Amino acid sequence: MREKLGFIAVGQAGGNIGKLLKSNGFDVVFINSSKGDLDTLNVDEDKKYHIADGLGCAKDRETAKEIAKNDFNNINDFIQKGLKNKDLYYMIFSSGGGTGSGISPTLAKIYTKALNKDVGIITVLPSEKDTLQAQINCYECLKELTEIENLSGCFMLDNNQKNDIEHINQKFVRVFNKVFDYKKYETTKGNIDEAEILKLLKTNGMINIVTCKNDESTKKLIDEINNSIFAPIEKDGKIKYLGLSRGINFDDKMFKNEIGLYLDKFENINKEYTLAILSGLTMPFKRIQNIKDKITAEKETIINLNKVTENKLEDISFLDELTKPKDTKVKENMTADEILANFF
Ligand SMILES: Nc1nc2c(ncn2[C@@H]2O[C@H](COP(=O)(O)OP(=O)(O)OP(=O)(O)O)[C@@H](O)[C@H]2O)c(=O)[nH]1
Ligand SMILES: [Mg+2]
Repeated sequence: MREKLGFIAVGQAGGNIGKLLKSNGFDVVFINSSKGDLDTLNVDEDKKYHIADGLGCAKDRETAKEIAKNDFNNINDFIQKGLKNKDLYYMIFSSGGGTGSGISPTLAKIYTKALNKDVGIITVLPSEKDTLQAQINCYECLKELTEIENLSGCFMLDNNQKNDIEHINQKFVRVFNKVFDYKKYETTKGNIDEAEILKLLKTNGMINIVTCKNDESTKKLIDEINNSIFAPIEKDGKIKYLGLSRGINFDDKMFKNEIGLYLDKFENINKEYTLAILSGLTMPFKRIQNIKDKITAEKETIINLNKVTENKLEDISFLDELTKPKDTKVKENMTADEILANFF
């Protein structure tokens, strides 16, 4: 089933996560405005695309949009050539940077709306310690994303949840990878099939995946959901679909009380671990509101820092008077010799 998914990794964070997915057998293409960043990726040249005129975007989403717009046909050709016959595309990018944050929502919109593809999102939210610019980029990017109708599931890796971004990348790829092991656990007691996996992945809203060991409990699974690498879930008690590859003795009542209700559950029995896929979750509006509050609290600073400052120095007028040459008529087009003669 892996071959049905195609990943479009944009920018540095996209590249880092994309390369881990690639080493796990997924089809990934890499796009960046920075040639240097692309060069650090140890993947085949035909899987990398450097946007024409791109010199990196230094967290400037508008620059990213501009260069991507001018080079859209080539970007699109590259993606279509690199990812053929896919059932589901994923855009992978950080919302806090320039390149990935600027380009990815528009590409996602074009693929869903104009080219009729299913597009899921794997994005990164900046930590609270990250810069104001990263918070602004993130908010603007999420605003664009949430305005796109019919997006598939959106994974929101949250740099605020853990200090180590590499750990977040690895943990995400590890749990995502497990989703495709479902065939190993087919039994007469329960199956999850491909259509159900696709339904879980394609359902609009936020999607989280968590895992626990089989000698642990529903309580531990709930703790994992509440302390995951993903943006905190809204406490509105709503999950649309639950995928459960179950090893623990699952306490449905406790789960519904503490996490939420679901319309349907796709379940199998797993002898090695427990994996829960929560799909169709409400977007993490509380977390997004915190970002907005942080930006709003710095409103004056942001306005001041964006004001164009006149950086030229004024003349000191009396000095000017002192150094003015005594009424020497300056002839135009003087030779160097004539000028020298005037000075000495
Ligand atoms: N989780 C995670 N976060 C990352 C990673 N790389 C960068 N970030 C975060 O993403 C934001 C910066 O985004 P980048 O992906 O570097 O930006 P970009 O898309 O390359 O855009 P430019 O500004 O043009 O370089 C910061 O908030 C970083 O902390 C990564 O590999 N994993
Ligand atoms: Mg970059």
